[in-house]
Amino acid sequence: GVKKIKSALISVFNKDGLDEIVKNLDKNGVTIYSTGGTQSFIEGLGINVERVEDLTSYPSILGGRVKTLHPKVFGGILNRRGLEKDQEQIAEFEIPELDLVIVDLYPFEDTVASGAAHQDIIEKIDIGGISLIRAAAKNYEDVVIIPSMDNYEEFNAILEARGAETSLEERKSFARDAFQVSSHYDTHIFNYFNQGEKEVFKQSINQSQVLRYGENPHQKGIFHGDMDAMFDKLHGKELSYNNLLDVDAAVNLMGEFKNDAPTFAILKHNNACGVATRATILEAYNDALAGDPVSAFGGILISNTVIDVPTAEEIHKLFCEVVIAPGYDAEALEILKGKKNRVILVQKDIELPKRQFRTILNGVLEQDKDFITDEIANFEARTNATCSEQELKDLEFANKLVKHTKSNTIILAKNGQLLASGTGQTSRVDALRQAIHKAQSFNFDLQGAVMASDAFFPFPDCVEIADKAGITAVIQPGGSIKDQLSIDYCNENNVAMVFTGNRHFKH
Ligand code: 93A
Repeated sequence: GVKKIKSALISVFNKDGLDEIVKNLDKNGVTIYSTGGTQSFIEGLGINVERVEDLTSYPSILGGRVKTLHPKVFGGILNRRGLEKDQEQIAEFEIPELDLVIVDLYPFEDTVASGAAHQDIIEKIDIGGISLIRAAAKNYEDVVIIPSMDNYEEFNAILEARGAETSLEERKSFARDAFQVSSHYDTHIFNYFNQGEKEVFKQSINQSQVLRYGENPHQKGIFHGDMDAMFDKLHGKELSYNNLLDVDAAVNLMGEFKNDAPTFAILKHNNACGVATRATILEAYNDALAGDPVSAFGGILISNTVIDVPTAEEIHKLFCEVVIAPGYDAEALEILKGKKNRVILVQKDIELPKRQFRTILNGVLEQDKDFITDEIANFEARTNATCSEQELKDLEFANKLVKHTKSNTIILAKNGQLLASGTGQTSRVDALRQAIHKAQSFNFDLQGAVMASDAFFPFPDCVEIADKAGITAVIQPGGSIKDQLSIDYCNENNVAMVFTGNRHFKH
């Protein structure tokens, strides 16, 4: 297991700390080969060094892109000292044995972080150095790999204690570090090429903000993200952990209505309790509030339209935590500022990251966000009864809401207004019953209302209960083996039903 180092190849970008190692190697009579800059540095210390160019009989070419990539170099590292065939070839091609490789890679990560131009970043993708590291680590039985400056201290200690001898265990440990270095290095390159979404996300989570507390006062909380990139905060107290969750839910929900007529939504505990699309934002607000004026107390409000004075006057009557809009008329803003703690946000026209992460167990789950917005043109009619134009619009509206409400969920809507929802129930029937009960408790007439479901109906019970409550049109993904039972019920009872093919669970 113990091997003596007789020759070394050193190619380091950052020369810091190299002097001590080189002196220790020189003391032990190790022959040192080096690339251009490293060679000058070592010569500067008054220590003999062989040029890699003399070894390969090639100069460094292509602006340094090819310096060490040569069979004489890689043969010197990769030959198996105990294998006769390898040793015959080493002799035949006059390849020198290289027992130690020291590399400090081109600083790819730092170059990206410095904001350098793309072409400069590309040039910092180390090819030769990373190959040297991998080759030497692969042949750790015979070769020592020092893959980064982080290993200098440990290596110096070995050199000082025992001369140029290493144990197999030490070489294997350096090899492990080497593959950590190479995998991290390639991960950074991957991340750079995989920019866009991931990069946006990474940049924003560089920022952190300590919150008053987490979900409850005894829990500490931090937001890793950049609110300023998304919002201009015009007024109010600091957003809490729960406010942030609601703001997230509100922004994602309103994203569905970005290009629609004036739409207003009120959220509580991350679910919409009132939403309406109307000709004016004042009407939209009033009908969103009418959806559930009880839940709206302390809610999060979001508008897809600039808030005008009449709307601000109405909002001002409500106790609400946060108001989000693309803008406010000057006088409307003054009205809303009338409550000290009310947070007023202007949402900037910025897209959110398209990936989602959440912690579970000892890891993190990652997924695409649910991008699919089902459009009327893609609804598949499944029943004899067909939908009126208004019903189609309402189905589309309800289906947008279903996507942003906790599963299991049922949305009941009519004339561009959320009448009631069943949220976060363990059974779909319960979600429907909750929605019907809630709608009736606010005296909504469900006759002619529509129903949206986030997932298929496993049995025909939901369409039956809905029909008996007055619902005339249904939207759902379809896909149950018992779809036909629900379709049959609708056909027998003159209910229209369309399938989207897209489930919209939200857990
Ligand atoms: O452009 S490279 O990928 N091509 C190579 O063949 C090569 N060999 C070593 N870069 C290469 N290196 C890198 O050069 C090393 O990883 C080290 O970072 C740097 C050392 O160059 P110098 O000794 O000229 O300062």
